[in-house]
Amino acid sequence: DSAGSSQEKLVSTHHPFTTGLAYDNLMLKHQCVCGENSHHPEHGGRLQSIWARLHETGLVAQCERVKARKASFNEIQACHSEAYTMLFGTNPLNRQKLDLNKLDLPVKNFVRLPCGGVGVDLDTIWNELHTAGAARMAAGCVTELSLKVATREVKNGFAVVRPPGHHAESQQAMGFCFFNSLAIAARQLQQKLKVEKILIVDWDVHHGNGLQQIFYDDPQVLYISLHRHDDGNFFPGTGGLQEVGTGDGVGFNVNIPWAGGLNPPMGDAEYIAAFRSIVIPIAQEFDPEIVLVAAGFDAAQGHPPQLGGYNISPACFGFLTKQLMQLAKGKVVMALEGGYDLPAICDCSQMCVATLLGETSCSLTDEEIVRHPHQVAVDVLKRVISIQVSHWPNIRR
Ligand code: 6DK
Ligand code: ZN
Repeated sequence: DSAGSSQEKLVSTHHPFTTGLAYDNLMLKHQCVCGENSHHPEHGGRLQSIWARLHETGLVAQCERVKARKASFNEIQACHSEAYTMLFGTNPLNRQKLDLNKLDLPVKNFVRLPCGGVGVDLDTIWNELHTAGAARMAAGCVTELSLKVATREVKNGFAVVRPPGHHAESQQAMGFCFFNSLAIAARQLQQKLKVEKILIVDWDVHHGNGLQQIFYDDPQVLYISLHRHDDGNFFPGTGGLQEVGTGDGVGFNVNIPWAGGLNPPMGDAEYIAAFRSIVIPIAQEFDPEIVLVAAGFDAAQGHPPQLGGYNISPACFGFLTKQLMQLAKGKVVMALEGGYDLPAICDCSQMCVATLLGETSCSLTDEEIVRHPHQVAVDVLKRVISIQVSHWPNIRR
């Protein structure tokens, strides 16, 4: 009968309402022309190992794969200048059609790296043939996933993407980043879906100077970053306490800049305390329609001092994910940023995706739950509170 068959049709064509995943192996092609990964911690093996782990653990099968696509030039230009977009968004084949001399290029000089490759600086390797496609794919994947979460086609989402984006400013590639994927996604949420309040939480161990710059005067995008700062002595050096936004955006930029180097390194108790005392109270007061996470895992245990040196456990990342899922009716989109220790980033990604799917059992160790945050961390949190309390009265205790 017709009722039965239309029911069947519904069942067979309708996707389950679940976590969205975005990934495409085009992003593996961004690699140094020296052909060697050892000098370059941000390599394709990161994505391959995370994607393999999500497969092996059955998580991919429980999620819905969201269409992977490159960001359009128009989408990119909502955050980056036209000349910058063309410089890093086209490969030489297309570029011949452009008159490069007509463009006022922000970067004219690439550097020859000691390894024999080419970069925009010593960190940020550039592949003339493949960087453009990979960077556009990363931005497009994060954008597509964010739109699908905002329109409730998927419950929440995780984007396994590279190159990373949070350091990319409107006219500056740096710190392994070319296009600011999360910023591009946020602008599309504003322009295409009229989303009025977007929270971006950045827990990569490095400050997201690009995200801060792009939204510095925008009161509709609240940027909150936790990062190793050491009074400006840790890359990229920005992200101090006093950087609170400008113009209408004053109060909509919140930095939690850890200090004190690695004596002792920050761990779960410090991040949990920061969430409890600052991130969650401010987020609740802001009341976002969607939460985007710059989900770098380089604060995880297993990273050498130069690339983080902190001790966050995979379970803690799951716990932080669960906290964010209490906001914005659960609309949380996570995009990979940094993270260089392969076992650690696999463990952390697995924990976050499992938590997004609704798994409740993330086993933080009792020691970390009961441990008091280190005094250096408490001092940082107190200073952040004293600066932000005029913008967010909710954090007064
Ligand atoms: N360079 C990031 O994790 C990028 O925030 C971090 C960029 C750090 C640049 C300085 C640095 C090295 C270190 C070791 C070896 C080579 C280069 F953007 C993200 F990927 F998310 O530590
Ligand atoms: Zn980082």
